[in-house]
Amino acid sequence: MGFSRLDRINSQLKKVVSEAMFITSEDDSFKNVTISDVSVTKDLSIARIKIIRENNSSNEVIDRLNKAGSFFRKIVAKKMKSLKYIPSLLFEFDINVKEAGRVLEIIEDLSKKRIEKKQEKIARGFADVSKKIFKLLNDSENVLVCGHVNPDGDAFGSISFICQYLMDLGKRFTAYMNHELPEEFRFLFTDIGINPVMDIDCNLDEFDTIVILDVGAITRTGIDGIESHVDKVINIDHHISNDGFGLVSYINPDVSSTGEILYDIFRSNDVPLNDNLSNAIYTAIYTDTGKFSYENTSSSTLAIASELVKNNADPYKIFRTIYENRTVDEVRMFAEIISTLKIYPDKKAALVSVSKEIFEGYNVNPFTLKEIVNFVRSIGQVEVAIFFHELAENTYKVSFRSKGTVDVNALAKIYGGGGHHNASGAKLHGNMSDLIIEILDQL
Ligand SMILES: [Mn+2]
Repeated sequence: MGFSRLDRINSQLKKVVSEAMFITSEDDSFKNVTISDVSVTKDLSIARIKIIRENNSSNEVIDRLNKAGSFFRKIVAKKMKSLKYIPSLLFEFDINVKEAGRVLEIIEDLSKKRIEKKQEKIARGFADVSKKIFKLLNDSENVLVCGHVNPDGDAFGSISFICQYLMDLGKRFTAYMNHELPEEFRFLFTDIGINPVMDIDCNLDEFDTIVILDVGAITRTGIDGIESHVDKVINIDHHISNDGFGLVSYINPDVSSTGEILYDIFRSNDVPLNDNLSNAIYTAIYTDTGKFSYENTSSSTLAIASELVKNNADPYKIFRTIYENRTVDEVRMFAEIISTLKIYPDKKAALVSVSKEIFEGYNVNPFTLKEIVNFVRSIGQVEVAIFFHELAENTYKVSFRSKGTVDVNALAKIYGGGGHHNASGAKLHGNMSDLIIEILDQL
């Protein structure tokens, strides 16, 4: 039994690391490298990766591969979600297979071609999709723009951006959100004279296009009956759980935010940015990266932010408006929720909760709750923060946050939810104490 599981892990590791070497290598040093064998120790602590390299067996390539070990491990963590622990990767030359060079050469060639094809497809995919999105928006007369239920800064910023673009084109549009626009994000709409609605008072048939932004699954828009209009949906998102619903979809889980995708799409089509457009995307990126501090903050995220500031985005105004604008109620509720804190040291987990009754006693928006679970994660010895928000009897909205390798997207998926590697959520049904035991068991 154990033998076949290890076998499976070995062959998956071989595939994942091989692809990572081809896709990510900036120079050619990994490109002639072929993995001949992978063997992981029983306790999964070390994976020995045997490589061969045509016409060259200098130790330099081994050094470079081993130096890049943590990078490959990250990719392994992302692609092999069933692995609880990611083994250390130890690259070494395979001295036994030199004679099999010819066969491996052929395999290498095939695998290279396959990956080149894939890269081509991705690049072509982006150009095709961004053209299609432009054509659709330009050909539409009446557009519905929406994000996910309980929208956050990325959703608000992205909705604001698309609405501004449509407004400049002279199109009719409706910005929908299921929640009253919170004070801290109001500027994204009032500055440009847009009034988002919480009710769609017409038939969805009246829209020729529906733009869905930052939404992992179509049901998360909170709009009744939207599924039957999926054939006119433009779906732009960065949730790894997004299945690509819609007429046109562009999903890139490798970027920080939906805002970052919008920037790429619109800049690649030479749309000029003014201050309001720049503020909208800056807000989306800034909030989804936890003020440029999460793992999803890449050099291109920061380069885009720099471009946005050059185009008159106002970082200080955005920071103050979003993060230094709390109400007294929010801080009091915060204190009450934090007082429920429980720590599970052996699981490196922390848990807070709020009952429906207590939540309704305060006048707060859900964005605040996101801040609470992030705050709980900030405890040094905690790797997973869990927040139970009671919606109804035996029904909870549960938020998961992690740091490091714990994949809370996989955890949320068990309960029909989803999100990102380090931040996810799901709706759970049952008795809270039982659910907590069940969740801790998965860690
Ligand atoms: Mn987002």
